[in-house]
This record gives sequence, structure tokens and C-alpha cells, in this order.
Amino acid sequence: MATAAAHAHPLSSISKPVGDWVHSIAELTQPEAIHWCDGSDAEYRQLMTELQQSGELLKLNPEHFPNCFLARSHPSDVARVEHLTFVCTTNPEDAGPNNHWMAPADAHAKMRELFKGCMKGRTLYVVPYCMGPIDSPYSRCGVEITDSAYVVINMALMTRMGRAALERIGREGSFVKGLHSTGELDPNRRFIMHFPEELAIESFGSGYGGNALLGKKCHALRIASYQARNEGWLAEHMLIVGLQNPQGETHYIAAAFPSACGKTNLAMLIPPGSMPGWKVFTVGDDIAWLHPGPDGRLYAINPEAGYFGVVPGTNPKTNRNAYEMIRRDTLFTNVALTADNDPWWEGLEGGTPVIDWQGRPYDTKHGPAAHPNSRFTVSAKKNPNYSPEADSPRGVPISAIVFGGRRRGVAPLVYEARDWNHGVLVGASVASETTAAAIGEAGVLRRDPMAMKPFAGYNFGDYWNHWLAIGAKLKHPPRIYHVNWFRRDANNKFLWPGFGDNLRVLEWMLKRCAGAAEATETAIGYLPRAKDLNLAGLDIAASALEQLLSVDAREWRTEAADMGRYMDEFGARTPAALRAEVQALQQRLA
Ligand code: GTP
Ligand code: SPV
Ligand code: MN
Repeated sequence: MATAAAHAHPLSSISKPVGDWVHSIAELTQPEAIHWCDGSDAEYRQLMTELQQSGELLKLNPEHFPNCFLARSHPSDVARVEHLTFVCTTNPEDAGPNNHWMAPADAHAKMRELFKGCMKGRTLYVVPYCMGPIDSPYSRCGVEITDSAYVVINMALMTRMGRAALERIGREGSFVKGLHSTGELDPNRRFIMHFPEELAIESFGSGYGGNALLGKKCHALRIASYQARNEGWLAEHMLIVGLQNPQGETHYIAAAFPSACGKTNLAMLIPPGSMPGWKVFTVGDDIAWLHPGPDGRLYAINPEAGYFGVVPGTNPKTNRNAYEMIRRDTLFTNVALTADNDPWWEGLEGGTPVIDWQGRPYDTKHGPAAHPNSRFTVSAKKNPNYSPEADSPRGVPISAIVFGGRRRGVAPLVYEARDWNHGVLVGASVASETTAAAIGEAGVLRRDPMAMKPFAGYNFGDYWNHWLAIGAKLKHPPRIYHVNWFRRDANNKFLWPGFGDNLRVLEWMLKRCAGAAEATETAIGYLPRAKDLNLAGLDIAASALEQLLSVDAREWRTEAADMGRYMDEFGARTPAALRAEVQALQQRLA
């Protein structure tokens, strides 16, 4: 039988808690070998070679896409599985109606059966990682045990993985324990279990993204949000972007949009030609950890070190930065191929797919060539606009928080909340059409408070309360906004050009923060008039702008009533101050 002690390893810094845990998991899962990851380049190259030899990775055209690879996942394993994702707290009320719940003992027993002997004939990889800059007091470490080399290389790109993380764990003692096996990829034997009270994650039966890269959604959002509530900070599904205006001042914005609703693209935005002098710096594209700072402002770090981004739609016009970034040193998952062995996806605008994402000859009767949730994995260092502040242990000060959703109607292009507490209602009211990022029907409107519906590790009622408490602690709270890039006209076409032109909306926000932009007061908050936005060089019909910047009181009365009903689901845990915000909104709309 394999044990940790039986396998030589080059790392001298393994602490007893880590060693003991790995030993016990090896006894349970019975791997043939144990590999302790050190995070070195040599290790990465070795794993890439092994994955090519086993056929799990295909090398893409080395002239057009140097050092780029393609992985194809099992056709049933292409996205997060919210219906198989559980938060296992002692008291079901603590998980809340927003999560699936299982009693911790039952969940452990169920998972133990699945993990028993599951690594026979396989290698068990021990992946120590640090979420956040390795020297930041805000960072948190974990160890993922996995039997997937694909997961290891993704974790190497997405986190600070290896020796330094293991050393920090040795010094700190505590770490998040994440156990993962791809199992047989049987959807009937697939579960993603979270034990926030034990700082533990158990994931079986999927090798994909948020189900398997446990540092990401499982640790940095579900477990971290639970820890953050106890410790007085926030773990959020937010991008972090730095915007330098033509005067040379840089301000940072954090924005929460649901999955596949524009975070990566906003974080990597390219200013339109008609806005000279603006520069954009990416700090993060998916997750932000936010801490009240000693000066009464809110500070953000990005716990991740790479991007796991949506591929479809990426082209030189929508986002030249992302398009260029993924032409080298990138791992693609579930894209199509051209005859030249180049990656291809819907919305690329050029090239012809020959092989689809499942490796079959491309045929329109099978649907899209690339899977709609096909992804790129790439180190953040490859982003030409990677912020010099992204590795700062203190984080960056946040001037504005933005919430948004994908909504064909109702929500205007942008509005500003009246104050922090109203802003918490604005965030809690986010509703968005579902996307391919999770298994299930796409395009269905649902409530997705703070874009955290799939990711909050505890009861939303308590979570909103915590948001209110954080605001009360801040002497200089960020202003709060809501945006909607996805409003459509009667012909189902987007009314707003989006992408780089979104900077026009961000400019208005920053001017508002500086007291230098006008707005009109409406029942739902402050909206810019067309003349308050910088529209220089933008070709947009006046009628489109009018729709984008209007508030229909009748629609909003329905919206407010629906929000009130949604909050009722959380019963006594919904903060009274938030109910009061709904009532005040309803009075303003009456
Ligand atoms: P996750 O990684 O799933 O959390 O997604 P994300 O929020 O980072 O979304 P991303 O930026 O990858 O965008 C998802 C899809 O929306 C892509 O197909 C984009 O091309 C498209 N998109 C992004 N921004 C805009 C926009 O401003 N307007 C329009 N119309 N589409 C956009
Ligand atoms: C999301 O679904 O919000 C993602 C991709 O960012 S995953 O890592 O699969 O969660
Ligand atoms: Mn995401």
C-alpha cells in the first residue's frame, strides 16, 4: 500500500499536519505513487510531456500558437454542476436556502465510499498553493490532493503553487484541505462537497474548472466567504481593474457580474480610440478578497495568479488584449480545431473549424464547433496590462463597486446607489440570464445576488447582514453602481456596443466619485443623462440611448415586489435594514 512515508520527496518543509493528512488520504485512495508538487518549471514541463504522451493534451500549431495545448473533457463534464454542489454545515440554516445542504457526517460517509481505492494504479499529486501574494497577510493557503495531472497544471497556472506555499503552510499551521478525484466521470457519482466549519472540500467525479480546480470557486469563494464573515472581510466574485485617466491618476474598481457576463473582458478592457490618454491595468478577472484598511477605505487583493477565461466571443475587435494573450503559453479546453491545427471558436471571426470540441469532424448538426463554455488557462503574467500593483501585499484601494447582470430588459445601462445600504440592496437584487458556465438551461432569468448565488458558502441573509456591517466599518466606503451591458432592442440586438466602450460608463462613475459629474435622481438611484456620458466618437442612435438610460416605473414596481418575495425566502435571517431599503424603494416608485 502507498503511504506518504514510502515515497521519497524533495521537499524538506512538509509540516506534520500536512504529512499526516496526505498519509491518511493515501491509505483511503490507495494510489500507486505520490508526487509532491514543488511548482518548478521542470516539473511543469515534465507533466506537460506526460499529458501529451497519454493523449490528454494535444499540441497546437507551434508556429501560430507557440507552447499552446488543447485538452478535451468528457462531453458530460463541461461546466460547474450547481445541483451536485453542497455546503455541509452542522445547522442547515447556516447554509441557507441559497445552497444545497447535506449533514457533514452523511456527506463524509458518502464521499468516503467514492474515494475508497479510487486512485489504484494512479498517481496522487499533492498540490500546495497560496491564494493571494505569497507575502500578503490577506492571503490564505491550501493543499489540493488530486489524481489529475490536468488539474495540477491548471493549478500551477492559476495559483502560487509549490514550495513557497508549503513553507508558508508550515509556518501558519492551518490550511484548507481539498481532496479531488476525477473518478469515472459518471454524473451519477459526482459531488462537490464543502465543509466550511472544517476548512475542507471533497470533490469527486469531475475534472472540469470550478468543480476540480479547488483553489478557485471552492476555496477562494465558498470556504473563504465563510471565513471572511468570521474574520471581518469579504470574498467576492469580482474583477479588479485599475483605470488611469489622461491626468495620470489611477483609481481601482471592483465589479461583480455572474459567470460568463463580462468580468474578464472588463478587467482587460482596451480604451476606444476616441478616449486617448486612458490606460487600463488588470489586477484580477474573477475573484476579489476585500478588507477594510487602516485608512477607512476598502482594499482588494486578487487571490488568483492566472485566468480561466471564456474563449467564445474573443476576437481582435471585442478584446485585442485577450486575443493576443492567448496566442502563446495557453492551455485551451474544449475548443475546435482548424485544418492547420489552430484553435477555433465561435465569435473568432476568421478561420474554419474542421474538428469540433469533442474531436469529431465538424458538422453543424452537432451544434457549435467549440463548446460555449470552452476556456483558456493562462498565467496572469502573460497579460500585457497586468497591473504592477497586482502582487502588492496590501492590495489596491477600491473607489467604486459595480454590480451587473445579463438582462435583455428592465435594468438600465448604469445607475448609482444612494448610499452603501441602498447599494447592498442593488447588489442583492442582481438578476441575470443563466449561461453555459453551469450545467443546465441557458438564458433563464434568475436572482444572483452579488453574482454569488453559486458561490456563497453560507446563508444569504447572514451574507447581506455582513455586507451592511462592512459598510458601517468603512469611513470612506466605495460608491456602488449597477450596470447592464446586455440590454436588447425589439430585434434582439444589443443596444450598447459594450467591451472597450464600457470605459465611457466607468469614466462617469469615477467622475461621480470625484464630485465632477452630473446625474438625475430617479426612484432606483442616480442615472446619467446622455450628455453626462462621454460619447465622443461613438456611433449610437439617440433612441438606443434613451432606452438604455430610462427607468420604467411599472416594470420596476414588479421588480421591487419580486425582490421583496425573494428576501422572504431567507426569513428572519434577512436583515431588517435591507427590508427597509425595499420598502423605501417601493415608496419612491409608488
Ligand atoms: P466567468 O469566467 O464565467 O466568471 O465569466 P466572466 O464574467 O469573466 O465573463 P467574460 O468576460 O469571459 O465574458 C463572457 C461572454 O460575454 C463572452 O462571450 C464575451 O465575449 C461576452 N461579453 C463580455 N463583455 C461584453 C460586453 O460588454 N458586451 C457584450 N455584448 N458581450 C460581452
Ligand atoms: C465561473 O463559472 O464563474 C467561472 C468558471 O469563472 S469556473 O472556474 O468553472 O467556476
Ligand atoms: Mn467566475
